[in-house]
Amino acid sequence: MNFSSELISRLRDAKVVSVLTGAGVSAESGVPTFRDPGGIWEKFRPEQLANFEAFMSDPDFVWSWYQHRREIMRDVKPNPGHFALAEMESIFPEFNLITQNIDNLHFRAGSKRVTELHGNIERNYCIKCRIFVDEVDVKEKKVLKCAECGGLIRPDVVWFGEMLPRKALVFAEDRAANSDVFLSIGTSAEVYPAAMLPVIAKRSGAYTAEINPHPTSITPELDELLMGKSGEVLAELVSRLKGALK
Ligand code: BJW
Ligand code: ZN
Repeated sequence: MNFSSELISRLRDAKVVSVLTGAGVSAESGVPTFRDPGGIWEKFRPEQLANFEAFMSDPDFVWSWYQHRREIMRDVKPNPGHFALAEMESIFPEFNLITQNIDNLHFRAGSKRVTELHGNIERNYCIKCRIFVDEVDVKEKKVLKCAECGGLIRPDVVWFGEMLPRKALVFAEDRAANSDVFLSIGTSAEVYPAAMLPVIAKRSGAYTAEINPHPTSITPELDELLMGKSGEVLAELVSRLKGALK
């Protein structure tokens, strides 16, 4: 890919680089995205599954759907995009990896500092006493009950209408507003407040680029669209940067 000289020079001089990742980053690992053809919402409407009311009205159904996705996510491997992002941690003085993904693949690729905005599917907690339950048999398709209080166990993910983890969101908004370069990678930028982060960065003076095979609703607001798959574009970008920083 032909990277613009502006992007390369901004990255070379940057002290603070932040990225927002979405489902597209894990697509090349085999995790289905939400809004692409063949994605998750084509089969199920979000309001059917990704909200608390849906869980309360049919806990077994929602739980079994998450168990199914847990199985997919446990069996896949990080792809070159995840590894390139892990490498970026040691390239820039400050590198902030902010993700909407719940699949744990950034950690598994070796990233140390990851801000998870929408939780993590590997964790679960009791809706009544809030105790965390770590060991869950992925084959168990009926919702679990808390050993302490009998409450229902839910995945530690953020559903529609729920607040994002406060500390993570405050950190993400602060670093977006103080970045020299901000990259929005593999996200449709349809879901708020995460979708605001690249826009906050742009309005605060950062150089902003998207990495995505398709334009999104925020493309016109940002400086560049690097059109392509994140696994390919990020791997090339990191090797180009390593050359430029020598
Ligand atoms: C590739 C690729 C490759 C493919 N390489 N790229 C009106 C206006 C503003 C806000 C709202 C509103 N009405 C309601 C709201 C609030 C709502 C919201 O944003 N709704 C919108 C739909 C409008 N937001 C919330 O409710 C949030 N909470 C909140 O706002 O709290 C305050 C509040 C409380 C009470 C009342 C009101 C406000 C919470 C949002 C939680 C989102 N949760 C989910 C599910 C998580 C658990 C689970 O996985 O089951 O998070 S929804 C789902 O979408 C998931 C994702 O993290 C999120 C974002 O999706 P993402 O990652 O962008 O994926 P896709 O599929 O959309 O896009 C993939 C992209 O990849 C595409 O662009 C492809 O082209 C690209 N791609 N292959 C690179 N190889
Ligand atoms: Zn409990």
